[in-house]
Amino acid sequence: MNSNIETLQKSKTLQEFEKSEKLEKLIEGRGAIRKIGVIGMGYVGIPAAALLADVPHFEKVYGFQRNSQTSGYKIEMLNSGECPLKGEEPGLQELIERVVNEGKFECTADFSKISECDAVAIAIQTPFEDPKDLVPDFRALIEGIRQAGRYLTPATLVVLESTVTPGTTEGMAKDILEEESGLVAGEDFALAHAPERVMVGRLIKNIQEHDRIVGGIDDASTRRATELYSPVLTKGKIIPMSATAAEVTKTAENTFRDLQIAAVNQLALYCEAMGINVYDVRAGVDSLKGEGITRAILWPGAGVGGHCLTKDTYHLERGLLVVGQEKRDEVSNNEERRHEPLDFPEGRESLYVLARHINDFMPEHMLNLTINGLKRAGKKPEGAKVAILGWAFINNSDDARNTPSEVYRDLCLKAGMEVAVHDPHVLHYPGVSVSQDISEVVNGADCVVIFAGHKDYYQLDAGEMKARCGGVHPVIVDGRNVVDPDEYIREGFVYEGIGRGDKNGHVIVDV
Ligand code: SAJ
Repeated sequence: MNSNIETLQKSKTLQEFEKSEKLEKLIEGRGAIRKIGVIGMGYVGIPAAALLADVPHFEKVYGFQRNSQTSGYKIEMLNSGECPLKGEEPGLQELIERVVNEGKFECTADFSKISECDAVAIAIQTPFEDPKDLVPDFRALIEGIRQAGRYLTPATLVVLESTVTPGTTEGMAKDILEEESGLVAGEDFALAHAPERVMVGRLIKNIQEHDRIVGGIDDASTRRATELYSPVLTKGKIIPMSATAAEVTKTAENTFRDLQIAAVNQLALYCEAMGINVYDVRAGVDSLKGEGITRAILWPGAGVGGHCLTKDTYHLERGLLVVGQEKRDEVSNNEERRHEPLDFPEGRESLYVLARHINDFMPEHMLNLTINGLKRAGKKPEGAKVAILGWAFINNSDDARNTPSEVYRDLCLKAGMEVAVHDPHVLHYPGVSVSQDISEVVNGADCVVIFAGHKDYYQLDAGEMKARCGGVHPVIVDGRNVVDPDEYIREGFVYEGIGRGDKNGHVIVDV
């Protein structure tokens, strides 16, 4: 114990040490976590609450959900043991049924029950109003934090699961909780960030098997959050760190994926310009294996959509601004500690933001390939009929959040083209009619453009497509390397493909 106290005294001021001690004592007095609250019954909160409720030594989990127009229906659905999430989620429906029937999970709009909870997790989404100005829309999250603060009791643990700008847990979240409760974070209650890492379609598996980053504002908070999350892990292990490091980890893991995609998208553009096949190069690069060697080359494509990669880079960049400035302010009046502002190549923009721009350019590149193909077929963009195959942002999914297809469609309309959209999974999308009948969409098209790698599209027959298009030399633009270029060229198509410098510009075959 002595070395612990010594470490604490060394690394913390006495006042912080005393705060921590008080919190430890309060937590000890409260005993093991028994009652838990999860605020936000979405695709993160629902599986989290159900898995926590399934832990034998956790007595009860409340799922807190505002009784709003758009989501209030979930309360009754969940309490009748039904999962409100669309799409296949292996194991989730049975789990919800079981924990509801056992009386271990209850969904409610009565936030005052937070006062019964030993731990409260907040899983509310944090989109950007407009990525250009890095301003995240935290309104729903702030409301959730406020509710937690209103009914917070001493020794309770509050955990943010939402993806937030680095600095939010120690900053805005802590301030709101303290203001609403009159309690002090790190002294009267524990506070941590434990970012979700779930993927639609494998929510349960991801929560159980991914390692769990757990970042407390102090060691006592980290330990309490570890007590909350350890029991739901099967293969995953807890990775403890500070709250801000946890926020940076979450935003960085998506930033790095976006960066990897941008790297191979840029390579695809280079290969087109050099007349070679990027997929040959990709296979070549990927072949370099062995201990300590990783290339992790991903797949070039028509663009990057979705809820994570399109915004988490901007969360990270904003975090640098917010936390970096706070660090400078904190240290500036403490001479012996130095904290330099960011040291970075003069006048260069962030590599991560440049990656975002390259990925956001890909739908524009798809338009350029389209216009080039039409030109080679002797057609102008104005009045040309374009059939977009794939509206979802990801293969074989109905998820169309921030879909690159929409950027491309708007560019086509601006260029005077007529656009029809097909997707086998996306049944509705605001302001866009999405057909599930491919014949109807391709019928009479001057150009067919593949935006998603849905498995249906790999079965398309070039001869049938030619007959449906009807023209002499229809164009096909392949954004996901779905079709065999030679099959379509033989049928008289003008082929253009992302990264296919070896085929773009081919001799047009008269059939
Ligand atoms: N994409 C490419 N090339 C690739 C991979 C993806 O162009 O090689 C495009 C996709 O078409 C899509 C977008 O990027 O438009 C995003 O695809 P994604 O596979 O990254 O799917 P997301 O956005 O749902 O990312 C999620 C993230 N998971 C969490 O936030 C918990 C991400 O961290 C995961 O790495 C990713 O799933 C995954 O690996 O499945």
